Amino acid sequence: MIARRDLLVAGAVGGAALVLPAPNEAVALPNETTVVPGARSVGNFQVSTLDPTTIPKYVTDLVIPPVMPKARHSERHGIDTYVIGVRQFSQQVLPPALPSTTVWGYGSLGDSSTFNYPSFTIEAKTDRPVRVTWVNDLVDSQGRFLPHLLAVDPTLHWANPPGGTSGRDSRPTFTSTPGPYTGPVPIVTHLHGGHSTEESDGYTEAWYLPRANNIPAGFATVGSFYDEFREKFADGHGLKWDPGTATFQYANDQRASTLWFHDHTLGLTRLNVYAGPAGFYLLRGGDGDLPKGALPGPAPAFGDRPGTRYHEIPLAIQDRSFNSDGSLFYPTSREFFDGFAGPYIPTTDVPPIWNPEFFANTMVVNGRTWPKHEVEPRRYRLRFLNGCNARFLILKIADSPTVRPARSAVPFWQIGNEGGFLPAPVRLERLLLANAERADVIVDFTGIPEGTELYLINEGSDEPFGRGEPGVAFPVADPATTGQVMKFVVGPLASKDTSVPPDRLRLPRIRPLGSSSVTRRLSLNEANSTNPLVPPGTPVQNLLGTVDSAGNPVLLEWDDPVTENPRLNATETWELYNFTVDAHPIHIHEVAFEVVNRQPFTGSPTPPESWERGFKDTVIAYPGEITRVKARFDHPGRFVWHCHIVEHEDNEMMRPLQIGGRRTEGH
Ligand SMILES: [Cu+2]
Repeated sequence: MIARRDLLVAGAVGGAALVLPAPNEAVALPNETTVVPGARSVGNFQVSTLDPTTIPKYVTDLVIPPVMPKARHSERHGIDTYVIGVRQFSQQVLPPALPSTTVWGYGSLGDSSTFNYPSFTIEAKTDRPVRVTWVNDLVDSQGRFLPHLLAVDPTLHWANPPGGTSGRDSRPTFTSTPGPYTGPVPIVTHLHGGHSTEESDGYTEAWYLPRANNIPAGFATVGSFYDEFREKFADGHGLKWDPGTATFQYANDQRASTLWFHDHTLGLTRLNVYAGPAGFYLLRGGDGDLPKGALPGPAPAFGDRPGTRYHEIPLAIQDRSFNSDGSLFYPTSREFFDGFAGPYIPTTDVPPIWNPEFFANTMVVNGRTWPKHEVEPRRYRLRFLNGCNARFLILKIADSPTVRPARSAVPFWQIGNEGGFLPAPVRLERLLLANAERADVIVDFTGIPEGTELYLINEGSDEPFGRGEPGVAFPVADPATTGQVMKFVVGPLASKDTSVPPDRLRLPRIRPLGSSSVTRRLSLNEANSTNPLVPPGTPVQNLLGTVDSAGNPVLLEWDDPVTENPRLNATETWELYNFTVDAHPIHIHEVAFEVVNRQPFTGSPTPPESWERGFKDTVIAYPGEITRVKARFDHPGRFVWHCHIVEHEDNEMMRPLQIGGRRTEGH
């Protein structure tokens, strides 16, 4: 297959090149890396994974995650209360003829049957708070900590529990190349899309280890911000977090929308999320929602009888690879990415294990590879989530699983995105979904004959996404494997469809943000190694930063002083200058933002896409463009903004966001 970056080069020769920024002067970083816009090798060192073409497709029924049970006595004080742990367990992710997979997942601590990958769904109501005690239960039956399922690279700027309280949340130094970290695993859960206060946001340095009986002496058991946020939560809510837990409260004072929760630990998010802990959080009600019955339903509810038919279904799409024994495969060496076999840190600046991106070779929906689902000839509400680590999805419903370009057999009517409903439904033949983006859509199977088979297919790329038309600007995902997602089989109609046809739906009113008082110029960058022992063009980090007065990027690492420091209640415009060759999904915590426009570095602005109107929390920043978003920062405190390609996020493509007064301690 032609590498996308080779295509870019070929495109340049043909005169159809993507507009890239004028080459800037190389920017020196403290660790002697420089920014070199341009190609890098995409050679693949071969390892044997379970051959995805040998995994039978469409033999397993889709799992629709049930509702997460509340804790007992949860009705007190008008707050819905949950106690949710992360545990390790075995699940049949692959079809039954193949081995089961050891995964991690969330579940209600009182009922082991609720532990699932992905999590059971939290159902929340607007303006009714939800309080969750998140428990790190990654221990064995003897109470000893469980090591990570995947290879942890200890050379990144990461949680680093072995560093103790003085060395936690840092980039440790080594005298020889270390192997993977095999100690107790820190976790911290972020509600993605939540209008959260700082102590409940799941700050990346507010992680905590399990309360295991064999934590090695000298280890930090919590991250740098844990104690402060624990105090703040106790002051505000009268509850002190127990060791191995953190309790967060979500006010739900925001528009009805599709949120999700997942791990957010510094330098570990790619691995913790890949292992399984993620779930939907569906917020309903209020004047940002539609009256009951307007949209297809029901969704799962507590106490449903077995066999209940659901017409509202959340779909978490994730790519995963497996070893032949059924265990999850994730690269254990940098060599997997580009064949670079060392020397690594500390001889050079190349991390020994971290891969700049990982594209897996199977597609998993709600925790099953290539599932099937019988639908009625009626309307469905499908809430899509791209839960992949690095893969952008371009989804279509087609009548053939393998023909490319695929013909759209049934359109999507997109009605919502991350921030709730759009101003009006949008008819689309395909859905472009970057990592962490959500699309709330209606799919109308009405009138389709019983027995018809339809396929949710993916015409995204098997490589980092840039932009453009599938099959023209880039090769589409392998039609035999990652180009297929799931199958719908049309069955008989079981009951009359009383939902409103999407072209006649009137969606709730949007209250736009006012004008902004501050404009920030921010940069997205990729840094290559400049070590003479390393081939030119070898990426070692992705970084956010600012833009100087000459228009050049100023690259900043996680630990550099805070630069994004909006005043409390300020409305700001953020201009995201993407100096890399790839698109990056940028997520800002605490806020729901408006996408203002996009503008090539040399060119005029274009308005947001029809499906980007309303409010979003994650936006695609295309290469060689300025992507403008506008947000009101209305909770004081410490948050983050970052790339949601989680391999990037884990290696410096994340920056602190300090709303209101500056902290004196920390950075
Ligand atoms: Cu990125």
